[in-house]
Amino acid sequence: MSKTIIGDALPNIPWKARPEGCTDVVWRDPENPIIGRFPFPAANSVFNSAVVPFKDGFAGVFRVDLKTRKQELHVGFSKDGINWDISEKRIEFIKTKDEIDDFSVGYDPRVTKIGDRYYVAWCNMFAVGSNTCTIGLAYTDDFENFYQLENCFLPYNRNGTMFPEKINGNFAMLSRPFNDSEPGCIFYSESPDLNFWGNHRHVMSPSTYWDWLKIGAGPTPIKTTEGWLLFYHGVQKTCSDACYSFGAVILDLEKPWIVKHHCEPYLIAPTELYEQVGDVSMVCFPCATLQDAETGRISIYYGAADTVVAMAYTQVDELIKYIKDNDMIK
Ligand code: BMA
Repeated sequence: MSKTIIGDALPNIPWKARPEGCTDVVWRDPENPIIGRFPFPAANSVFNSAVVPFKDGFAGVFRVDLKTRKQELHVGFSKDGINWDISEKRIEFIKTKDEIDDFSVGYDPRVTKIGDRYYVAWCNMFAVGSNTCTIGLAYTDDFENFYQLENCFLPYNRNGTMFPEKINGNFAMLSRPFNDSEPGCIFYSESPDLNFWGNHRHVMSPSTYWDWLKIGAGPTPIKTTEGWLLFYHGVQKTCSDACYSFGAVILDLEKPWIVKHHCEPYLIAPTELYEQVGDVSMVCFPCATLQDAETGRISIYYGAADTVVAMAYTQVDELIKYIKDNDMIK
């Protein structure tokens, strides 16, 4: 029994024990990929997607790229977190103001439960027909009706991930502004009303070998007795192209812009065929976790090669020990 995760028990968490002989602190599901690339006939691929516990099972918002190559968000439901029924129709957002742009293209969703409400943050094309992405935001209570709020920031921004509770009385989000000369550091922002955002603070810059080009927050941070456990992706530019891996940091509970521990090695890098070969090769991109506060089990959903969804597992106490044993912050 572990009391390290501060949160709910999740006895039905999808889970596979560490395979015999494996010494890694995070290990893959031997059945990977758990979601294949064609969830329905019009789909080209499903990856970089977010799930949460919902009713007696799980619900999710999935990045589905269609055979037109249009990037859309689709709802899915599952009894066990592994076998998913993904809707063939994209989410039709209900705009909370007429002035909010019609949805055109959206990708890489994160879903965060705050109180009784679920919030979806995603990379949203700001103006229809343009290529100016920023963080789109919507909420749902039932995974049927999704109410779209104002975009959170100006372009260019991606990888918006909300904290699961208010910090200092405000909603809080990590995001990754970028431009050509500054491809990406993680920042923290707060909002009293999910409309106006401020108190922007720098959290971290690319700082290891495997993440030196750019980084971005991954799943909703997990509250633990040691701080907020954040998985993040990092990109290494290589001779052939880019390599997306993921690692972890622990952020201060009260001041989450302070990095307390920073694990130097990556946790998962593209070493399996389904991570190395696909529409975009060499990509492991986490967007969601499930966790059981009772056992400390964590299940990580990650997109593989921009094509399929894969799953990895870890145990919180072992992971925190590993992060501290390999801490870049001395
Ligand atoms: C990023 C995003 C992700 C994608 C990754 C690798 O810029 O577009 O959706 O997984 O590139 O292609």
